Amino acid sequence: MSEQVSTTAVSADKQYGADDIQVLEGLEAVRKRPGMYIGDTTIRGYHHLVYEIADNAVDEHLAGFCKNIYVTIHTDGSLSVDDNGRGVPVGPHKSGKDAMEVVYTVLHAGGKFDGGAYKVSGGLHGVGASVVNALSSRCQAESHKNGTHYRQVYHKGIPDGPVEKVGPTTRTGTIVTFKPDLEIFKEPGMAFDFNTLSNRFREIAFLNAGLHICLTDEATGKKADFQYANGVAEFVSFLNQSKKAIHNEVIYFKGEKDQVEVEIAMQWNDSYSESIYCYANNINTHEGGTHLVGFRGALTRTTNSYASQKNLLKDFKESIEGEDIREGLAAIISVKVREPQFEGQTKTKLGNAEVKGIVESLVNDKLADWLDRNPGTAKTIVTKCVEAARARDAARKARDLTRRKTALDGGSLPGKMADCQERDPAKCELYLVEGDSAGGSAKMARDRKTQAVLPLKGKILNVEKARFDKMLSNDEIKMMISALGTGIGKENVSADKIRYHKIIIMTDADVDGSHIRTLLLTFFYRQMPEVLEKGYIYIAQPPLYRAKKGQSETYLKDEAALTEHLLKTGLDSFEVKGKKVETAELRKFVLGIQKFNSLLHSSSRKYDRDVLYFLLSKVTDLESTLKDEAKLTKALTELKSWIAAQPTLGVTEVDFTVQTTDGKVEAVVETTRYADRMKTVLSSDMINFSEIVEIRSIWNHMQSISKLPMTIVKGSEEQSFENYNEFYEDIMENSKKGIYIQRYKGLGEMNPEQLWDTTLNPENRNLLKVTIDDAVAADETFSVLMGEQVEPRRKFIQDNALLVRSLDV
Ligand code: 0RA
Repeated sequence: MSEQVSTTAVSADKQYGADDIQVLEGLEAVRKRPGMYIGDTTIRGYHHLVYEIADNAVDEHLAGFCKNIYVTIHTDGSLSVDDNGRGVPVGPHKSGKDAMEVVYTVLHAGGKFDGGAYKVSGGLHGVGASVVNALSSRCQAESHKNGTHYRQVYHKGIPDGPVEKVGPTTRTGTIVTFKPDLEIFKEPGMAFDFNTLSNRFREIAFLNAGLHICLTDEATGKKADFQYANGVAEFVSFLNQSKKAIHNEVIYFKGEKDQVEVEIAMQWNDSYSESIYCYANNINTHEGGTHLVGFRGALTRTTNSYASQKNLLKDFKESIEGEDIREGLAAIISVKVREPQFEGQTKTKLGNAEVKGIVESLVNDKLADWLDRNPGTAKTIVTKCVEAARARDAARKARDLTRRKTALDGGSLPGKMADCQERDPAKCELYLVEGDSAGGSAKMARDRKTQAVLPLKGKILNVEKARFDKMLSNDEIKMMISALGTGIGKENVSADKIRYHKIIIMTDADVDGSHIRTLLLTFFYRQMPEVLEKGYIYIAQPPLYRAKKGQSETYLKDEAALTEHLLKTGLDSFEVKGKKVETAELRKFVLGIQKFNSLLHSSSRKYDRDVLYFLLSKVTDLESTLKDEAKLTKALTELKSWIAAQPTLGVTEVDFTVQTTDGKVEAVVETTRYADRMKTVLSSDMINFSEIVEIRSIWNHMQSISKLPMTIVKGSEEQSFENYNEFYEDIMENSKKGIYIQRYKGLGEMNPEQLWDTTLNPENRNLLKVTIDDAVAADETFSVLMGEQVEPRRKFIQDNALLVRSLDV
């Protein structure tokens, strides 16, 4: 059916030319050192692949040709990005290959096709589609252009064959579908995270006014649509959504000079924190750079000159400083530059010198103009700045006072704190422990040489709602500050003076515990961001379960670990009628059943689970059945009676139609469960869908252990199971016998020895490092959790059971 594009008539016996060898070497280099191209191969690098592909579509939008981007997480672990741009180029390229093949196999080839095209995005690493292709077990590129649908498929970056013409088409655009290679992304549990992707695509949509991005997760049916006609202005409203803005209108301006495009949006709220995010070519420049410097300078200058011109400073003698003006300011600075220079430790600092002056003069002009035109709002803003300056003055006095006091005390540490003996910060750890009783146990249990313990009583002050000066009068905070030795205040912290390189938050696994943890994290995030950025903050993970069998004890961190443990210890060998199955094989079998169930579940949006189960278990020759209308009709008729015979399945109605078009058989099965109707589409293609391939292979493995019904011999008795799940339930029940399982509700239930074993001992303990990758999401999280508005907080807590998860990406 598919026909080869004539210009790339390379046949199976094609000769390798110098170009091919270069391509192969290039792909190999990427696979050998993926970190050099995408940063790392953790879950972050894994998501980075998506951004690389999506950036090409965003570029097509910036070039003026693409309105919609559809991103879909598929059930088989692949993801596709579908844009309605002009379609990736196809046809002969000077290298002799097809242009499409060049884009997806030659390093740094992307975007070099139409000469002066406006290419500004290109991801943090900006490495292009070929890198994603090289790191994917399978990748498929499709281009719809000139009325033709073209396609090329690759494995680990190597084309399966030439670009094919699939058939005619009426649309235009590009679809890239890829599945990251798990040989590269080796950590367990790699999967696309809806929230992570959703945050990034929301951000991209904010930064590119008008662009529509739709994200769908096929497994869960979750969908997110982003489109903002007012771009960055709406971004600022979003930043302020859980705060109280002090003026209604978002201040917005844009300008362009020397091919540098600048967009700025800003609005003050009544909080005390600053939320300024700056972007260069859609990339969050965490480390700032020339655009931020230009913005800050102009903001300070313009506001001061307006204030004195209008006589708003009155009796305030000092000048208002930048930080006073930025208190409570939410702002987005977005620049688009042709040749961005990214500098700094994480390459997120904009270096282009020319940008500073451009941003500065734009803000000087337009902000002054805006203030002149809005005198009422201008007064509100300046009054707030003056207030902040006064508070800063008071805080400085208070801080001097605390400094002097600690000096008088001889720098002694709080009485409740048990310090460690070691003085080298790299070796020192500070445990912040919830409650005096757990704190007491921790003091007894710890390694005195390197571990310090500070018990925190009750809840520390909510720093999101309190200004600096008030915060310093809080006992718990004071204790922590003097213990850490860094000083306090966003601009005044010296993280290099810190006395511990691990600050470990240890709270109970309950609602209060997570509240206290959130309060502490907010404190560090707002007041010592550098300490967080350096990666000094950790979260202890005390175990949730203790399993005891005879003399041996095991601590288990969560539900999944408990199941895993039960499987390991509780399973013995057993005998299927006629053959003995050894422990290792049995374990594999039981895990197989588990996996089979989870695959059925994750495919259940696309395939009714009972229809799928029937096809796998009752249809003997699925390949030929799916290709033959008569056979398929017969099988589906059997499905109807199979379902009718089992009312417990909950399926009240089954209907189907089978049709053959152009020699291709397709069936639609409609199932009704109570009020839910769903359609399952069956065709001969499905045999090759990877979720079907995987589930069939597990099914075959289970069949090789025992066919159904399975009969188990237990001594002189026999027990029969109709399906594998019954057997699974039975064996899990048995595996708990003789095992005592304790569920810990709080740290207080552990004695010092247990606390040492599970949570303090560096050999055994499980620490989560807190990192903030997504600053906007983190800011939002803290504002929602700690701010004044009740409704967003209630919703957030409902949606995100564990805050730590969202921080620890
Ligand atoms: C260069 C030129 C043309 C299209 C593209 C790049 C393009 C690339 C990608 C990658 C993903 N989506 C894309 N959309 C467009 C147009 C060449 C022509 O005019 O035929």
